[in-house]
Parts: sequence; C-alpha cells; structure tokens
Amino acid sequence: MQGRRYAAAARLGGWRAAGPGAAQLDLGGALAEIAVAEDGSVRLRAAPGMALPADPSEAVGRLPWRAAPAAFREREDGGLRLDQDGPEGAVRVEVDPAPFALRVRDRRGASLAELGELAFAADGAGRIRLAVSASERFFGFGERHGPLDRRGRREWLRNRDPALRSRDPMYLGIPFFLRLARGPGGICASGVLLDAFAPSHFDVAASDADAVVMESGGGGIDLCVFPGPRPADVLRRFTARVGRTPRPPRWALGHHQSRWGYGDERAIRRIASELRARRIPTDVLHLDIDHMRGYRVFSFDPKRFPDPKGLFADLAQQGFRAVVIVDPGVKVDPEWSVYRDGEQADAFCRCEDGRPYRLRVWPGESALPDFNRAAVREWWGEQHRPLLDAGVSGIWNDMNEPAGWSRDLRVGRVMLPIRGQDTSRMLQSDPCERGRVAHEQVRNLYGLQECRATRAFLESANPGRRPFVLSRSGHAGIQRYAAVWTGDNRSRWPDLRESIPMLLGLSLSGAAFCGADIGGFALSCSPELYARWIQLGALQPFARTHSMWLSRAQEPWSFGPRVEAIARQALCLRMRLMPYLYGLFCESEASGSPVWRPLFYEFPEDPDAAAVEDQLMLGPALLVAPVLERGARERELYLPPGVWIGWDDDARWVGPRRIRVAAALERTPIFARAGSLVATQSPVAHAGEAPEEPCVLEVFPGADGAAELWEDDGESTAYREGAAARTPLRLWHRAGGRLRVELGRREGDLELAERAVRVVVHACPAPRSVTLDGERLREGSAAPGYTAEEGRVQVRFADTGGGHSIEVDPAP
Ligand code: MIG
Repeated sequence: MQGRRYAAAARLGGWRAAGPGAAQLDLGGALAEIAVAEDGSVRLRAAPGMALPADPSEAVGRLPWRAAPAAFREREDGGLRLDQDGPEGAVRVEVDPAPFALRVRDRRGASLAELGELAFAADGAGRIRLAVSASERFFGFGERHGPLDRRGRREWLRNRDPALRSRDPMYLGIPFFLRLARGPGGICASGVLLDAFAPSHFDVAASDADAVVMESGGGGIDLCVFPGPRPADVLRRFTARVGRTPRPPRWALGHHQSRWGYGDERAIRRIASELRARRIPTDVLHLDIDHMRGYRVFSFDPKRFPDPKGLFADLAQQGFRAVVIVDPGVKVDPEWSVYRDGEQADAFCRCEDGRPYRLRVWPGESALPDFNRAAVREWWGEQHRPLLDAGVSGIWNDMNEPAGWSRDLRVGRVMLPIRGQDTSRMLQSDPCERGRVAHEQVRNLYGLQECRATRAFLESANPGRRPFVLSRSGHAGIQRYAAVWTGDNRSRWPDLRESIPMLLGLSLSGAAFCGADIGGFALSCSPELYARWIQLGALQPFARTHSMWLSRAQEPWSFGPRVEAIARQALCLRMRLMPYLYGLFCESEASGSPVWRPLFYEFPEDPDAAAVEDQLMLGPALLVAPVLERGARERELYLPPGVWIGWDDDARWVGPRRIRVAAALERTPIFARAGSLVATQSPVAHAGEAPEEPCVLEVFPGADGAAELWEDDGESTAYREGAAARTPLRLWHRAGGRLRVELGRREGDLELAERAVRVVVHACPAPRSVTLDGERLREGSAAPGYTAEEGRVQVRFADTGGGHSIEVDPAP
C-alpha cells in the first residue's frame, strides 16, 4: 500500500438528492454518494471521475439497503445535514463542505464517526481518515494473529495461505472493525466496514494515535458506518448488511473428526467404529484430499475408495455424516470430463494475453474457476452432484484464497512448493460482470464466491435441507455461505492460547460459526496439550479435530486412557449443552449475535473486561476460562461484575474480581452468570440420537433473568415457515428469598409430544416447599416431584407446552 500517490478530494462543489436518504456530491474530480438506512447505518461510496462504478452490493450478496425516508438539507455554510429518527435508530449525518468531512452522530449527539481527508490514487484506490480517540479499542478484521485489541497495528488484508508462519495476513480477512469508545456519556460502540475486494490496508492508530487511516486498494471507497451504542447493536446492523449465519443443521454442531491421512475406506471405517465403541460423541467424519483420484476434485480413488456410496450408507447407519474436501484447482487433464467441461464452458481464469491461467496445486498443473461469474458458479455447483449422489452431507472448501504455487518438487507424498504463487497476470471477471479486471482487484472475494456457488447448489439439489459448507477463506459476509476454520495451526501451546483472540476476532467480524483445528494441525500433539485443547475446542462454535499425516495420531484415544476420558467428558459436555448452543445459533441468525463473545460484549461498561483475551463467553450465560499452560493445575481468571456460579461445583463468587481456581487436568473452569437459564439435555453419541432426558433446565439464581429455548426439526428449513418452537424462560427472585422459574407458553407451530422436564436450581439450600403451577410438590424423584440434595433443588414434571411455573420457598 506504500508507494501510491493520492490526490485529495477535499471540496464539496455541489450536490443533489439521490433518492430517499441519499445525496450525490460533486467533490471536484471525484464523485461521492452518501446513503442513510432506516436503521441508522450510513454508507459512503466515492470514486475519482465523473461517475461512480457499478454498485457491487447485489453481485457479492450484500442484503438490500433499506433507505431512510429522511432527506438531506443544505446548511448555511453550504454543508449538508440529515436527521433520521426511526424505530431502529436515530442518527444525524452531516457533511462539511471544505475541507470535505462526513460526521455521524447518535441520538445523544455523541460522535459515531468523523471521516475526512478523502483521496484517490491513479489506479482507483481510495484512502480515508477516521478520527478516533485515545481511549478507543478496535476489534475485528477477521482472522488475525496476536491480540484481540488491534490498536497500534497496521492491518494488511490480502487473503493468502501463510504456510505455517504466524504472520498476518492469513486466509480470511474481513475489512470490518468494531470501535469501543468510552466517553462522558458512557460506553459507545460503533462499526466500520470498508467494503473493498482488493487487498486493503488499515493503519489502526499506529502512525497517528488519533486516526484510523483506511486504504481500499482499488475501486474507490465503499464504506459503511454502523451505530451502536452496544456491541450487540453494531453486530445487528453490520450483519443486516452483510448477512448472518443461517441456522445450521444440528448435526453440524456436533464434533467433527478429521485427518489429512485417512488414506482409504478402511481407515475411515475404523475411526467410525472406534468412536462408537468408545462412546466418544461425534457427528461428522471428514475426507481430506486423500480420497481423490490423482487429486481430481469431485472424484474418488477407485482403489482406496471403491464404493463411496456403500461407505457413506454404512456411516449413516452409525449416525455419521460425511464432509468431503473440494479444492478450487482443477487438474489440467483433457481426458477428464470436469476439466473438459470447464474449458468448454470457458469457466477458468485467463491471463492478460488471453492464455489460460495456470497454477500448481496438489493435482499438478491446475486451472482456477472464475467464481465472479454467475454462470461459472452454477457450473461449479453442478460438479458436486456425484458427491451428493454418493451420500456426502457437507462440503469443505480449502485452498480458496486461492492458494497454490508456480513450481514445486515432489518426493512421493511430499510436495515442496519452491516458488510462490504468481497471480500478477491473472484476470477475473469483476463481480458486476462488466468486464475482466486484474485478479488482485477482486482477490479477497475468491473464497466467498466459491462458497456461495457451493451453498447455492446444495440448496437447490436438496430443497428444504440446510446445507453445511466449511471454508478457509472468505470476506465480509462469508457466514451467509459457510462456517470457517482458522487453517493450519500447530500443536503448540501458543497456538492454543492464540486461538481465543483469533476466534473472537472472527466472531466480532460476523463469522459466528468458527473454530480452530482441535489439537493443532501440524507438528505432534502431546497428551496434555490435546486434553486442554479438546476441553476448549469442545466449546467452540465449530468443533473439529484435525491434523496432518506427518504428525502423530490425533484421535481422542491416541493419548492413553486418561486423556481419552477427558475427551469423552469434554464432548459429552458439548452434547449436553446442545440445546443451549443450538439456541445461540438461532439467535445469531435472528440478530447477528456471535456464539463466542469477548467479555466486553456482555459487559461493555466494565473497563477491565475489555482487556481480557484469554477467556470468553459462550453466549450470554457461560464464562469459560480454559487452561492454556503446560503443567498448570490452577488458573487465574477475571469475573466481571455480578454473581457467578461454578458450573461443576456450584461455588458462588461475586465480581468484579480476579480469582484463582483449581484446574486438575480433568477440569475446565466454567462459570454461569447468575440469572441465566441454560437449556441442556442428557449426552448423546450424535445429534440424531434421542436423548434420554431431552430437556434439563439449569437455573443459576442470584439475579433475575430471562432466556429462550429454541427447537425445531434440526435439519429442514421448515422453521422459516413457522415449524419451530420458542419457549420463553424466566427467573424471578421474590420477597423472602422465594424463587420463581417460569417456562412460558410455547410459541410456534412445531408439534412436540408431552415430555419429561427437569429443572435444576443450582446453589440452592433445601427448601421449605416447592410448588408446580401452584400445587405443592412431594419430595421424591417421581414426577411431578422434587429432590433437594447437595445444594441443588431438582424439579421433575411433564411439560405440555402450555406454560408452567415453579416456586421454591427457602428454608426459614
Ligand atoms: O496444502 O488438504 O488447511 O486442513 O488438511 C495443504 C490438505 C492443503 C490445507 C488445509 C488442511 C488440509 C490440507 N490443506
């Protein structure tokens, strides 16, 4: 990004209204458009010349912009002003004429964004300065190494395979950041998306402590400001623009077991039967590149995988789904139909001089589909049909930065890239399909567009079913199409620790369904590291164990019986938490809330919470403080303000407070926030198995609270037409220490049979009486009834969905 010469566009020469909530500005040699949405989001598009480039919003899957009904008016000094005051937000947007500046304020008059010093380079790259304050913190940018708070960093976003070096950029940059500012009026969060598809650059108060300077790398400036005031408000608005994680199939939330090196059908069958024989909950098995015939995508090697259909049918019998890897590189092989078809359809990228573009990947000389063209996406999607016909349930998109190299050395299975990828002469269609542009101008869209093609095909081939796609690369909005994992990490303690800020950064960038390879991909994992990793990984939004063939075996039983038991326990906890976890995904689809949240997301007013990067909140209720150090058998952690209850020991703590707790190898410190109601079930081997107890409600007293239980068939899209159930849950503390737990009347059209419910009230001494719907219950384990043991009151009854309330009257 260095070396470009920028010319300022600093004067407002004239303006005109451009539809509701919008104005077009003549900036003398540059044109700008400011658009205000109903929800208070503000978009600035600007480019040099007399016309703005075509709006790529629709072409890259952005959601419709709902314009504010308000209009811009001219100020006395020639500047502009618009006030938008709607049910979803109020903003004042102002334009200063000279020097040109754009200001966004919230309802209270607090500044949300102050943008100026707009400038353009000859190649169309735009630069703009955002004024920031000294106390602000910055989060996001997608997948990054290092700290969660990005203040003081220079972020270069060019998706690439960092090839096992801990260096940014990585596979998946997202040019969005969340600002957390502390002003006299309290906390104020807001967000900024620089919707650039070329490699972009952000100087995050590094050169100038008072500014974030953004450079688009091409195509002018397309920038959105999303008001808060809370982080959750920012995420809601940001994801209303770029899209949310659609409700995943329930099985995709189970544990996935994977390895580059499960070389044949027998290996896969063995893993499947071991997992079941050892009662280690797992839903999904992945097939890495080993399954292909000479690394031809969409193929199966006839010797090593002679009968994929039979294999997947047998796996399905045992309750396993299969996910298969698909790389974008298509082997150049005129004898092979996929390549021939692609050539015929003119689906592959070319060079400037019209010759086909080639790079080297696993199959050798390969061609890359030009996913920016709708016809190519459709063609690519169709190629997946044989995989679906064989019984594959999900697609894993690797290498889609795109990654590859221009020369390599092969020694048997080992391939050594000896020259990096050269894309300098590669062309692609621009996303609006108005012509070909240099690949670099649209590089960061490559993975997103591939996943979009994949998902669209899965949706059309299996109508009414929820697809599962996993991706390594992406861009803002990747969550609409795919879950993401953080690529090639290593089996080392620092990589475990770093996975927390990395996944939290992704989560805050909109990619809620994310995970790091459990146990680490490269190098050999030690038993202790695996134990600690699966304890944390089992609580990741996406939970997959994956490793490479050069490393020691990394199945849950590969580290001896003690660690196997730890893995089983961790994955059983995930299965127990499934109703809660599933609900978090439902909420994410509804409001854009992440599943993994930094502490400050839940406690924005607490300055100490913002500095915590080695703990996380799993949804609003559970604080997780994993052990991240070799040999550690205790852990120091921070509890934000409020009452906290130890998940496994019911110990009561009052925050804000730093504490030190014991953490034997078997233990992960987890705390429930007082006032939370966590829906759980008894553990199952996989999501398709009916739990013995489908509804166990864990209640943590100490504060009033509310939650919701979300249910549906876990697989189809019928929930969108109302075939779903939502049960409001509430906890009240009444006079005299009495507690009231309510399961509200179930809403929605999902038919559910009458079922046994168990409500567990934690940290609760033996009561004087317990009532259900006003009737006094008898002590005893038969339903309806209650028990009071070990400081927990457990109430059992049959739930009809009509609403129930429980009152617990404490001992005198
Ligand atoms: O160049 O498919 O990140 O998960 O096992 C390596 C083989 C290619 C990289 C992925 C990794 C996968 C591996 N792939």
